[in-house]
Amino acid sequence: MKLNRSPFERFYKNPIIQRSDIPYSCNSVFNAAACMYKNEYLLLLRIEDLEGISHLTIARSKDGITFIVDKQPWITPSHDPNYELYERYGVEDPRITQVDGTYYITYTAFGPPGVRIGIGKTEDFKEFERISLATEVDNKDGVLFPERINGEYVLITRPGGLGGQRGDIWISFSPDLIHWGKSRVLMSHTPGGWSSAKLGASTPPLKTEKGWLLFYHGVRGSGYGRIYRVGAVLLDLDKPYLLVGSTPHFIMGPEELYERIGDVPNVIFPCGVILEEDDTLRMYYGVADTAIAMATAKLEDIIKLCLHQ
Ligand code: BMA
Repeated sequence: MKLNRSPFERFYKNPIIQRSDIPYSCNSVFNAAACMYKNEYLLLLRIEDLEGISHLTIARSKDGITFIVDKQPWITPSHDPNYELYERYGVEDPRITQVDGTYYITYTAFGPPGVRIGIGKTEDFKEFERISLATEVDNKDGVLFPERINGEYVLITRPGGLGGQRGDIWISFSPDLIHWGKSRVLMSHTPGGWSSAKLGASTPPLKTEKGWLLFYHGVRGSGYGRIYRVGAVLLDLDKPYLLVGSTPHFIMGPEELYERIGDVPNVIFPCGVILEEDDTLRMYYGVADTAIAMATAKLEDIIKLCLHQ
C-alpha cells in the first residue's frame, strides 16, 4: 500500500467535466451518477442553473474520460402535483443502479418541506418514469442495491443529517420500491473522527466475493467549514445490514486545488463507480460543488483495506 494512504489515483487531467463543457448556461456541474449503457460510459450530471436550482443531464463517452454532454436537461423538477412541492427547489445528487435489467435512478428531491429521496426508472435513458418518494424529509444519499435480496429491494438512506442532528446511514427493504420498512441503522457516525458530523452512502453497492462494497462519505466540521472525505465498507451478501469490513480511516480526501477550491471548498462527493473488466474501479466524483473528477483504484486494494489485510 502506498504511503500517501490513498489507494486512488486521480486522472492527471482532472477535472474531466466543468461548466465550460455544458452546452447551455449554468452555474456548476458536479456529483454525477455513472453506469455503462450500450457499451458507453454514461454519466448523469447534476447541473445547478443560474437560479440555484439543480437538474440532471446525460453525458456519454467511449473512453470514460472525454464526455459529450446532451444539449438539454433530462430530469428536471416535476410538475406532477404528487411531486411538484417536493422537487420545487431541484433534483440533486443522482445514483444509477441496474436491477433486473432496468435502470433505477435515486435522487435527492428538494422542496419547501425539505429534502427526501426520489426513485424513478428508465429502460433507454430517454423516457423517465417516477416511481416514488421513498422517504419523508431530512433524508438524502439514497442508493439502491443492484439485486433484490431475499426477494426485496434494498435501499440505503441517510435520515437526520441536516441541522447538525445525527446523520447515520440506514438500510430499508421493500417489495415494490414504494413501501419501505424493516429499517435499521447500518453505520453510525462517531464523535471526534473524520466523519464526526455525518455520514452518507456515496455509490451504489458493488457485489464482490467478499461482500457488497459500498463507498460512503464522511463529514467533519471545522472552524472554517465542512470537509467531505470518502471511506469504504463491505456488507454481508445475504444480510446486507451486517458490516463485514471497513477501511480503518478515510481513503480519499480533498487534496488537489480543484477539490479544495470552488463553490463549496474541501468537498469530494462520489455518486458513481464503474468496475472495469480488469478489476479497476473508476470513481466519478464531484469536486467542491463545482466540477467532476475521476480517480481509479484496484478493487483488490480497497477490499484489503476493508478487511485490514
Ligand atoms: C451535501 C449535498 C451535496 C454537496 C455537499 C457539499 O449535503 O448537498 O450535494 O456536494 O453537501 O456541499
